Amino acid sequence: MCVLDLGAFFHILEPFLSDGDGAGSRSLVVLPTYNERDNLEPIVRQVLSKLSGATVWVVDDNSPDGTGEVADRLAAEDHRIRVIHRQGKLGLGTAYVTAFTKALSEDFDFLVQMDADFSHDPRYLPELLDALHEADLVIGSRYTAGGGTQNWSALRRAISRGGNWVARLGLGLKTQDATGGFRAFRRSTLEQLDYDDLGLRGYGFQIEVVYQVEERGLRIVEIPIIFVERASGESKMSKGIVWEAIVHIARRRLRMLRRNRARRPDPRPQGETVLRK
Ligand SMILES: Nc1nc2c(ncn2[C@@H]2O[C@H](COP(=O)(O)OP(=O)(O)OP(=O)(O)O)[C@@H](O)[C@H]2O)c(=O)[nH]1
Ligand SMILES: [Mg+2]
Repeated sequence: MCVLDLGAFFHILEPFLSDGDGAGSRSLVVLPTYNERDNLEPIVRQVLSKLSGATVWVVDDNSPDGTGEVADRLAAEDHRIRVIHRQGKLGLGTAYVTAFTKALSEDFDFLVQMDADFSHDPRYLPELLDALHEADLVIGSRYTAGGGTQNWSALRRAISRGGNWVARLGLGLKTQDATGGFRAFRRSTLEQLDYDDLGLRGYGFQIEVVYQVEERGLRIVEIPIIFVERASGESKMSKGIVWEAIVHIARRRLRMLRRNRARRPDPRPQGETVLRK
């Protein structure tokens, strides 16, 4: 009797059965841009060379340097690239909120957020997505063993370290790099975020996402990355963004205290009569 080896049978058929999408299929990579004209084309090419099956969304805030037009040209040449144009500079965090909520109305399983200035090296992308097998959120981390920063001034290092320290202490976070912006999410994680609390421009956004993910008891894995200072274009980091993060941490902390107080059981013994004066 002929014994049909189903494994071998499907192995032969695999190329015909698979959708042929390539690495990173059903994955979306979001690149927010503001004045990244010289960086955009090479970063998009490198992303797609690492994840040939992925989709790339550029969220451009009407960059004065014409980044939006570069993005439109790239999108016209390659069906994997799309552009979301916003009217003006509305901030990094709200660019991500726009992309996350829009992505949830489509059928992506995984989403990566990264800067378009080469600080986040696309070579880490496969590893980041791979780690999602055992995590709900993967963070490319500068502050885990093997991670680090390159070409950063002492001031930038201090701001970044200090910001993480304040966030971890203020909100009791376990994550080592709570301000890093190179991250991969499962769709289910994005579905659980409370977007009303995410209308922030900078580091505050990254910290609030980590807070919400930890609060929901989801799994975060940190993968070491070397963060390289941008070689081209200008930083959009500002004092305002640092202040926004500090004020946000303080507000969050207050909300945590109030909530804990409200949850605390009534210390009065049951059945006791409380006499009013
Ligand atoms: N759409 C959009 N993108 C932004 C905005 N601000 C910054 N970006 C983009 O977000 C990414 C990170 O911004 P950066 O200016 O590099 O900020 P940073 O990484 O905190 O600062 P540096 O390390 O000094 O460069 C880059 O791709 C920027 O172009 C914004 O208001 N809107
Ligand atoms: Mg940067």
